Parts: sequence; structure tokens; C-alpha cells
Amino acid sequence: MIKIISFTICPFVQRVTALLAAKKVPYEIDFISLKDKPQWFLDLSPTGQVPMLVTASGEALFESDAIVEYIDEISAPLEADLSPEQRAKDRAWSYQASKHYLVQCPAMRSADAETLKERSEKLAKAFEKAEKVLGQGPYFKGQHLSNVDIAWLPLLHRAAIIEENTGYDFIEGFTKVKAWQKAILASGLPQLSVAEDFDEKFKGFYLSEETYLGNMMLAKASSEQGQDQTQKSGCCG
Ligand SMILES: N[C@@H](CCC(=O)N[C@@H](CS)C(=O)NCC(=O)O)C(=O)O
Repeated sequence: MIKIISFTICPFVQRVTALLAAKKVPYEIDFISLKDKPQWFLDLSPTGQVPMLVTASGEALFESDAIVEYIDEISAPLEADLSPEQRAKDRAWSYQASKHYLVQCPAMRSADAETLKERSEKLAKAFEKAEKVLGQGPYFKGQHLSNVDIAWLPLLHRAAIIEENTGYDFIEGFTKVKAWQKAILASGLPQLSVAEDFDEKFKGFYLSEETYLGNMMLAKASSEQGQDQTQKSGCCG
């Protein structure tokens, strides 16, 4: 069976596991610490980065783009009979997402409002491009889930967690992207592609007291608690 070497909150890993989940390809998963990488991993990996896919015959594959292509070659495609031109376009649109993974991560770690704004603007350029080409949906290319949806899933999933916990929306103003995000969340793939402790680890890193968004989360929680108290004590209480 295929094995994925993962780090719980890595978006590059999630793109791979989301594709495996969408295609219902069974796989095992091993989580490693990136701060203290095990020697067996360093021996296998030329880059020292996750994701790594170890094939059934023990070959170690690296780089998420190459891994996605490998998975496509060994399993049924999400969409049948795509022309070479369409496949090239799909890869290009997937790249528009994956090149922004490392834009979203530092944006979520911003220490102050100004940095968050600056980094969000950079990330918004990706959503703006998608907004211009999205049609009726529900998915990027219409009725059927494609590799493009899978590539954007980590960005859209993370934006949803941030919005739910802090009220801050990386996708604000992009109506079609919002509808697309909703469809991706409703597919169940975001949850199927992460470990059970994903939310906890994600919040621990991106929504800690060190980050601006973490402080927004605390403020939101305390204002909701305040409202709750007001409601409990009644308007005249
Ligand atoms: N280009 C790589 C990027 C993967 C990547 O940046 N992975 C991060 C975790 S999200 C990592 O392994 N970082 C550890 C390191 O660079 O030493 C890919 O697409 O697979």
C-alpha cells in the first residue's frame, strides 16, 4: 500500500491526501516532526520536505506536483477524457493555488494588523484570478470535482477555519470563490484529508496568542461569551 509521510498542518500534504480521498485510493500515513526529522526520513528524502509518498515497492517520491501526477498515473482520473490542452490548463490553475500555500501560511502567522493586511492582499491576488474565471459552479470547472479543486482545497479550507474562529475572511468580496469554498467544504474532503487532531494543531500554531488572528479569536470568543451572559440575564435583568 502507498504510504504518505506527513506533517499534520502542511498544505502540500493536504493536497495529496485530498486527491487520495477523492479517488478513494487507500493509503497509510506517518506523521513526523519537522523540527526533529527522523534519520530514516532524511535518508529517503533528497529535500527533507513533506509530503513524501513511498510506493508499494518502496520507492520514495517527493515534491507534491510530482506526487499528484504519480497518483493520477496509477489511479482512475477524477475526470475522464481530458485533452492534453485541458490537462495543461488544469495544471496551470493548480499551480496558481499551490504557489500561494506559502503566502497563506505567513499571512495567518502575522503578528499585527498591518502585516496581516499586506500579506492578505498578496493572497487575494490568487482569489481574484479565480473569481474572474469561475462560472456557475459548484466546482471550478462546473459540475464535476477536478484536480484544480483539489489544489485549491488547502487554501479554501484554511480560510474557512480562520473565518469561523476569528471572523476574518481572506476571501471577502469574492462572491464566486465563496460559493466554491462552500461546495468544497460540503464535499467532506477537507475533513477526510486531515488527521483528527488537525484543528487543534492548526489553531495551536496559527491562532496562538503570538498571532494577530489568535488575538482576534480570543476577542471574538469573549464578545460571544459577553453576549451569552446578556441573553442569559435577559434584557432587563
Ligand atoms: N515544493 C515542495 C514544498 C513542500 C514544503 O514546503 N513542505 C514543508 C512543510 S509544509 C516542509 O517540509 N518543510 C520542512 C523543510 O523545508 O525543512 C512540495 O511541493 O512538496
